[in-house]
Amino acid sequence: MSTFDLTGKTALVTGSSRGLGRTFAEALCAAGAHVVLNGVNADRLAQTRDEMAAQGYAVSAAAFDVSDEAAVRGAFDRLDAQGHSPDILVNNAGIQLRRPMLELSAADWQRVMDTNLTSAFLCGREAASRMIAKGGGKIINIGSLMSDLARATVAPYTVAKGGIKMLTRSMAAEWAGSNIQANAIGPGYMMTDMTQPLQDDVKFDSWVRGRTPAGRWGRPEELQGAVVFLASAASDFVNGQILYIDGGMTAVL
Ligand code: GCO
Ligand code: CA
Repeated sequence: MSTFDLTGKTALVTGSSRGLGRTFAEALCAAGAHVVLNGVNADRLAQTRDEMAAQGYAVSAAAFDVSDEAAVRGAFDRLDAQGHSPDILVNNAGIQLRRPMLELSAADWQRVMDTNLTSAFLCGREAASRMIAKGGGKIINIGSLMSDLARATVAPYTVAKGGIKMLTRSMAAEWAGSNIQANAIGPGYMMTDMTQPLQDDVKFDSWVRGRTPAGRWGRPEELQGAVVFLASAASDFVNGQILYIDGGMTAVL
């Protein structure tokens, strides 16, 4: 069996109705996993599940708010009952809010923190407690360029993604001994619905192309190999790392 094979594994991908989360879900299915899709909007989630099932993917859906402790607990209990307790957790759910800090409310700050960072702790804790009982598992946290670098007007997202990097290392510190490998992916500027307003901004678009050594935006499918790698036995001795998939942006001035 190839070490990249996920046959017989169950993966939960948070925030996978659309965008990168859906891209990650498709990659994990293609590698043999059963993927539990997640989103807070049950209707949109059901539509994605139906579309992916029609394409032949092995998927089910679990609609819950990843930032709500009770909802997360209940969801994991339901997954246990369905026999879908995750061997692989991808903490992808996240929102972006582009606003200068001087114009930002505490509520806006907290909403980004809850959705982008605390959710990874809440889901990670539920998943890890079950993985430890099962002898191990894989946690993949989705960071960002902003896990390492800041730019003006996205402070809460940046702080949360920096936290994702350090939460990943904390998970390794506490759970590596239980055969859990917790790592992160840091996507660069990718062509997604979240970055569409930036792609459409001529000035920003040319800045990205100039600042990225590869001279272009990334395509979501260019993240799929890394998520399968980190979800598979191929990465059993990798822990606490963040892999930037950014065309070289974080490596080069
Ligand atoms: C922004 C973008 C970035 C990207 C991505 C980069 O406003 O600068 O939204 O944050 O979304 O996170 O890794
Ligand atoms: Ca660095």
